[in-house]
Amino acid sequence: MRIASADVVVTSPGRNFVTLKVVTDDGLVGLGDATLNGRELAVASYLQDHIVPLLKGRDAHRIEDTWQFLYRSAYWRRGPVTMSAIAAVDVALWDLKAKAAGMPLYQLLGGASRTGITAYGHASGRDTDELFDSIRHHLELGFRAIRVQTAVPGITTLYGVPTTPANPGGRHDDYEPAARGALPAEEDWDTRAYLRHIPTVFEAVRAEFGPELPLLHDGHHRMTPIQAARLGKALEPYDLFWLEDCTPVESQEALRLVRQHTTTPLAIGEVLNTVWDYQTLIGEQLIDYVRSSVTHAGGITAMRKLLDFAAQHQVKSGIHGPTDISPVGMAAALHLDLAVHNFGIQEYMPHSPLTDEVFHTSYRFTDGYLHPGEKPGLGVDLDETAAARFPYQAAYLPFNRLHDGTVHDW
Ligand code: EZ4
Ligand code: CO
Repeated sequence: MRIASADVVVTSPGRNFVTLKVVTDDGLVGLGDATLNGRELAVASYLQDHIVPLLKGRDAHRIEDTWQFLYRSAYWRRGPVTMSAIAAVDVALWDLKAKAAGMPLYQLLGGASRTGITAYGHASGRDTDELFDSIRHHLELGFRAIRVQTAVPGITTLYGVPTTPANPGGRHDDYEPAARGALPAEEDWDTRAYLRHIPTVFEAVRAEFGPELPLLHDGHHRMTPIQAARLGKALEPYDLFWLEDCTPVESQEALRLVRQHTTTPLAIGEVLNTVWDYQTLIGEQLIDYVRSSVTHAGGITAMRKLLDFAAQHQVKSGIHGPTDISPVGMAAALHLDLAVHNFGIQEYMPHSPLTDEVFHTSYRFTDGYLHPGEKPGLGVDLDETAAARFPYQAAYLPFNRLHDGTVHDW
């Protein structure tokens, strides 16, 4: 099974996606997601200009060899652009191998370890009423675990909380942070206001919804270790499933201090892209959940190894799944989720109807559980005619300034 051609498809059905399409000499098509929110064209160029010329004529079955070749021959290792590009090739080759075998990909990864993949949804609100409505809406949709983000008095625009409902009259539960336009949006941040407010929100949510519902929260890299320790401690009475990205993740050692002070479970890693980024975090058992995505962390091949390392230290998966992971990347995550033993939870935010016009998926969400479906390969088809109707549009993630004007982590 030789690679006959490889193409990069950039499309923007509501938001930007970069997809690698690999075709074999016997006509099989494999897809890989290479979407890096706000920096899409860098990965498209890495693939188009530097990787596609290396793929033609290669044996598509040699996945491990291709991964090692792309990683080591680049010389310049790691980083989100490189690892997203390698991931796209890796996932496309797994898609091809599974199609050639006539099996859904999870079968090649060892078969199903569970019947369904527990997914968490995203509730948010500008006040308690709106937040409670959003939680109720997610419960009606079937979600069995819910991430809670709310506005904070003293902060004007906050991550995870749309300032207006997604559709007029619609619900307040889609929070896509990257806005189209020539410049990134400026948001504001005040750590003291945040630390005062968030525990009161979780107290109110537990009082309204009871003790059982698993609740998650994302700190989005904004606290110092001692501030994160304080928040983790303050949230202990409300029994969170996890507190995510409590400190900027460049410093793995920072988690030692957080860990010494709180039993709130910690999740980290959506911006990490290799197993090396987790050596201290996992080796010293400083976290409970790994947040890397298949899309940004080198694909199925690398994520399996990362999760096997995590398993030795009782750390579980919590694969990143916002809408900036394409349906191809989401499907890859679901096959892995179904197969690995140390699955924890999967993030799930359904894509928009426009996105669904371009990517046709076989995965399903039923009664709170995701499943990748039984089609051979990933189970995702790309409609290139539909994709061509949605040309790339520049979009940026926002950034933060403190009230005195200092740039802060977003
Ligand atoms: O801000 O994917 O847990 N999820 C997140 C995401 C990230 C976006 C950035 O592109 O933190 O919403
Ligand atoms: Co996050």
